[in-house]
Amino acid sequence: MILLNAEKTALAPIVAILMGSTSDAEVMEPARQILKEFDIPCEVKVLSAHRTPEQTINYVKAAKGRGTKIIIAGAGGAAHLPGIAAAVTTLPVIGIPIKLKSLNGLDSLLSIVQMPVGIPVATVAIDGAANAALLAIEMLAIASPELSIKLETYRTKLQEKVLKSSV
Ligand code: RP5
Repeated sequence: MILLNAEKTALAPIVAILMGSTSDAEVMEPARQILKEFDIPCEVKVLSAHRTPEQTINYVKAAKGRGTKIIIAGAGGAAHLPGIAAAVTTLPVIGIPIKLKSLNGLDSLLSIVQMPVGIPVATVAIDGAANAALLAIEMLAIASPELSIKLETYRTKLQEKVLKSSV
């Protein structure tokens, strides 16, 4: 199942997952999967900084009032979505540079990572949707001992997997 077919949740989205195009959906899917694994209500929206600027700004401006705590935004090419989101909210914004055909994601990475002083975007690796979700969970875990324990368990499992695979 890909991200755009995500079930709608009745709970307020704690994390909003935004992407610039439906063509980003597959790369963004691990973010939704990880948040689901940690039982974090999320909402997935396709909103473009360039094609739907007003709708993007309106959505992000309203996010805090709706109870959203963190915004994850993925975009490729002239990847302005995370930056425009960060410009209109004080919620933390995590940017995911998405690799397109022409420049291997370097264009997206540089567009997202080089924000001016005052408007930060926490930028993860090219196509790094899973880490974006994990970083969001780490932020939420600051105020949640329960989430913190879940993260410790996740790390322990990672360690065990590496150790088991050792030759
Ligand atoms: C960006 O342009 C999107 O985030 C996407 O990665 C890229 C290409 O979009 P499409 O032309 O595939 O819709 O805004």
